Amino acid sequence: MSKLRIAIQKSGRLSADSLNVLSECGIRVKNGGKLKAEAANFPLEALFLRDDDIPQYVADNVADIGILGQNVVIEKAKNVVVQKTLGFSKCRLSLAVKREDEYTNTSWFEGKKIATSYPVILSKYLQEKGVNASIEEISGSVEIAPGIGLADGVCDIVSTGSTLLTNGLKEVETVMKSEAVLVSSPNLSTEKQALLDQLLFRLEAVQNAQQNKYILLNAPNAKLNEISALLPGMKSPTILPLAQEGWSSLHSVVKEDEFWEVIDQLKGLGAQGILVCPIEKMIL
Ligand code: PRT
Ligand code: ZN
Repeated sequence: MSKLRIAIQKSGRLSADSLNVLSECGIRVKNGGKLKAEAANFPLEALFLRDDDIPQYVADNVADIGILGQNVVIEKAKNVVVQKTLGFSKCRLSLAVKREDEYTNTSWFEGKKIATSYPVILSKYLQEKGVNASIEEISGSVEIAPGIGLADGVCDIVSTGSTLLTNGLKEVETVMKSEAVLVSSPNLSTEKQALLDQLLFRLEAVQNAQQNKYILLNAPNAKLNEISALLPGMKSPTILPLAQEGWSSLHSVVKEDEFWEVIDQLKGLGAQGILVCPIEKMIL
């Protein structure tokens, strides 16, 4: 039987969350420091690689799928298909200049030198903005470049912004936003595509569950219709009689942010004893 081969970052910011995504889909893989590992309970084999190598491996069909940041997917520009955004490793690729520089707009970079590990994304951005700047490609510690006179500005990944701050830089433009994604090779065999579809189905169930909450409340019978209209749930709410005459228990599913929007209306309609619980998996 064929196995789905997934490329995962060996050690870095994406590693733990990548394994966690699989684990939430019921697929257990151990990263024991080896290059390869097999899942115990799904036809899947993991390859542990540097994130920069993942697009090439997937494009060349050495791996069928992979998990990596959108920033690397776009920078490497290989033939891979983005199947799903995964919601972790959120960051942005930004331009930054020295704190004391009087920055105006992107034209400030005209004729300047920018240090980056993302020359492809940066040159496309500069072209779109009609700015001529020279790009100094460096592979690490980009943030020290202005301080040592290697460049006037940087284009680097920012998360909290503290690295820029401690290096005397200020963020001036967002070039792109990024998060982790699941990519696949564009030409999978029918068998492998079927395995990928199973994995995507599980991911969907996990993501739906994360965005929704199970809600239980007690409601006076006279207000059940109005309360049900506020909490339509997946099809319609479940309503069970309480032992106390004239009252019912209503169970439904609600998006977390929508819950906060309707809470006052629920209370206004006489709802009591409202419980909001996490959902483990949700299949629509
Ligand atoms: O060894 P390998 O090549 O596999 O790993 P790597 O060192 O290239 O990548 P890694 O593990 O650092 O990051 C992997 C991915 O995580 C990136 O491609 C991004 O998609 C995402 N990500 C999320 C980040 C950050 N947040 C992040 N903060 N990648 C890097 N950083 C660095 C950034 O380069 C800068 O040095 O953290 C610093 C900025 O952080 P703040 O919080 O100070 O702003
Ligand atoms: Zn890397």
